[in-house]
Amino acid sequence: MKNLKFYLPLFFALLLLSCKTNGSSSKSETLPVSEKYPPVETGQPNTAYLPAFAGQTRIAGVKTATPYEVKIIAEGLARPWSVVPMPDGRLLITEKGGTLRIATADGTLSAAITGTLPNLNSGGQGGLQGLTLAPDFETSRTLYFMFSEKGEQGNVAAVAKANLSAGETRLENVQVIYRALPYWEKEMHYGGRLIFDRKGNLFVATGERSVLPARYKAQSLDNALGKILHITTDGKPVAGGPFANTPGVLAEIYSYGHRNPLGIDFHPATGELWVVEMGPRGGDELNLIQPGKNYGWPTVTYGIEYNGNTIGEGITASEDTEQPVYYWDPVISPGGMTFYDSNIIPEWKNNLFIAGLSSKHIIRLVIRENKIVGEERLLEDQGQRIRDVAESNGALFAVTDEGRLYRIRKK
Ligand SMILES: [Ca+2]
Repeated sequence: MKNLKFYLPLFFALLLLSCKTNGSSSKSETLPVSEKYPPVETGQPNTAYLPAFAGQTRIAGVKTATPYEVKIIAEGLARPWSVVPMPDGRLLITEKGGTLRIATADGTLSAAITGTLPNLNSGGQGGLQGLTLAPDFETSRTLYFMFSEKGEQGNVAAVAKANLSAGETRLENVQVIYRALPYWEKEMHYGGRLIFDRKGNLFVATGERSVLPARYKAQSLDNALGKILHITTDGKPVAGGPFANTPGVLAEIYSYGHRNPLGIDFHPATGELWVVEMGPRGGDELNLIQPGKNYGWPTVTYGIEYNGNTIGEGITASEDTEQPVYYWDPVISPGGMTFYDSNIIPEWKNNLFIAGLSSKHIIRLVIRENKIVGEERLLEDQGQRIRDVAESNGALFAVTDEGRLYRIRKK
């Protein structure tokens, strides 16, 4: 931090340059935003680190021109974690303690859907977490989810499948298909989000469990911590993965060097996989996931320890690690995220919406050619820790730690 005096002016000069560049480039004239604003983040950064390229943080602000309404359509959810659109327009919501609820698009909640989640440990950051519906859900009623499971050697992020009972009251045939080993006692940094790809396999995001010895496991390939994994619905590695033929390496590893990835979605136009991960102090990251790549944690990061110390050698870039597309300092503490894949609000088409926990707002990012070109904050006046956000029929739905379900839709 002793170089702060030297780096801080440089940092702001670069920021200014980045705004100027974006404001005057011909590309910006094709943006579906009428005006550009100063960056939405005005707070003091925690670090003196410089971005690797202009626009990697504190991009120009944007404002949605289309009139939209924000409505709390339900309250009283018990620590909702995941909100997932159903094919019929309703929403399936997981609750941390191990229950689910179905909400109609106008917020009528079902009774709690129960079912045996064997050895669920909802302590700390754990519990029933991410959820995704099987591609044939309408006929099979099969869903896949992640939860933290207590075992004899500690806790583990587990992937399970189950069927929603005909009366939508229970989960049936619960079966764990995968465990992100090894076990650790600590009840933190499970990751916990999963998504189906177009071929019917699962991408699974796991965290590094927030203990120093496990932190470095994000860099080694003999374990499933701090990774994006690619597994079949039987929990086996998807064939042909980047490490399929590397001895001593888990064949299900798709990318590595992640801290606590909590949001995952495919870009609707490019089909590419994007992941947002919770960083330490000052290092939340949005990453574009490519097979076999190293995303740096904990040796390369834009964050610092909570006590202010550098992490490792304080390196933000290296040749063998991928740069985040975007990062936040101070942090937003990202939860879930969704791309907006609808024409109802045309200026939102293919934008990314990210739930902000500590920041208490939804982040809207405008993306052009895999670069962030605009940032906006929604629900900033609500004071809620946003845990997850999803899009259904052109409306956004968000759940909060305080138990609310929000709907944001065109007026
Ligand atoms: Ca990284």
